[in-house]
Amino acid sequence: MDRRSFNRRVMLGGAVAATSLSLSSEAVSVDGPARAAPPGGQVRHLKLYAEKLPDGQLGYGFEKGKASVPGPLIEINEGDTVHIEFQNLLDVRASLHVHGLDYEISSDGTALNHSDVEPGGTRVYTWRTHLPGRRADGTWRAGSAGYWHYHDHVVGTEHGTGGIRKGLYGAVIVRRKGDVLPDATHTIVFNDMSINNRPAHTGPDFEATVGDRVEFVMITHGEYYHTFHMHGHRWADNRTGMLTGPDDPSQVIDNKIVGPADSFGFQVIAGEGVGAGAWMYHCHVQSHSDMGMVGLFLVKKTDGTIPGYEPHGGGSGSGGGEGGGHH
Ligand SMILES: [Cu+2]
Repeated sequence: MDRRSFNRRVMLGGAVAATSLSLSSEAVSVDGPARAAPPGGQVRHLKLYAEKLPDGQLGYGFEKGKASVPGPLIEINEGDTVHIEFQNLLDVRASLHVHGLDYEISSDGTALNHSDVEPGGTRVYTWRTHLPGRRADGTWRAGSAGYWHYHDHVVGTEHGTGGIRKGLYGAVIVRRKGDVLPDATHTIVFNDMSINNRPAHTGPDFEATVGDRVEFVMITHGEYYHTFHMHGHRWADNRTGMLTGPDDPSQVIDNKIVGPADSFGFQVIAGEGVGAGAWMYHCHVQSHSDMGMVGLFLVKKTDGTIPGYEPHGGGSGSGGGEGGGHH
């Protein structure tokens, strides 16, 4: 259920337009049409727990004892409603606050309007989403689809600085009907000077095989501005991170300025035009990368090897918030 049902594989010499213009040893192609998101409109029920992790950090999880940093990916379709039964297993008040979705003030998740949760307590937060459409006054209303995120808003300080700092955050994806679905989704959070609250220089690293369609959700928290850069891969600076066609005017980029509470996402075909490799992603503020804001997108050949890569131990396969649970 967590993993997509199939990986798109490299077709060497395939009949489809496998026209890699690169000099790389492996051409990349995808077999068959991409899978697409279904229409929304479902009512979903989730349980979410906030709890302390063994190392003293804080995390959200779908099950008791399974909390992670980042918290689990919440993936829904535009038009869905989600009721989240949130239980606070911490010894301090905690909450759940979401960006981008529709919610009444009672689901705001702030101390200001008493929508946080006492230690041991439970509260149901309801998030709704809507399709784009024309308002009665003729103006256009954006839909909810996008790469969003949730976080605590009360732990540690009046506005939850301590909770976010210790790991109470996660990604939300709202898909529009017809959006292309990836083979895997990974969450990358620049939080202060860490990535996903990990120690400097230890990833997280994310594995894929050449030709996989891999989605990244990139979120920023904390005190600093950063630039997110990925080697060897590019994306479109729009809602999906993918061009909609030859006339899509979106800029194609491989580097993006990000600041606290920003979120965006994109999909790449792993190794497309460049082949397998240990492709770095990192903050491109130079001193920040030197201080360890670096991870690897480990793109394997179909035989499982990565040219020129020798694992250092640690880091690999450790990305919290990994996988695309259909919730
Ligand atoms: Cu930075």
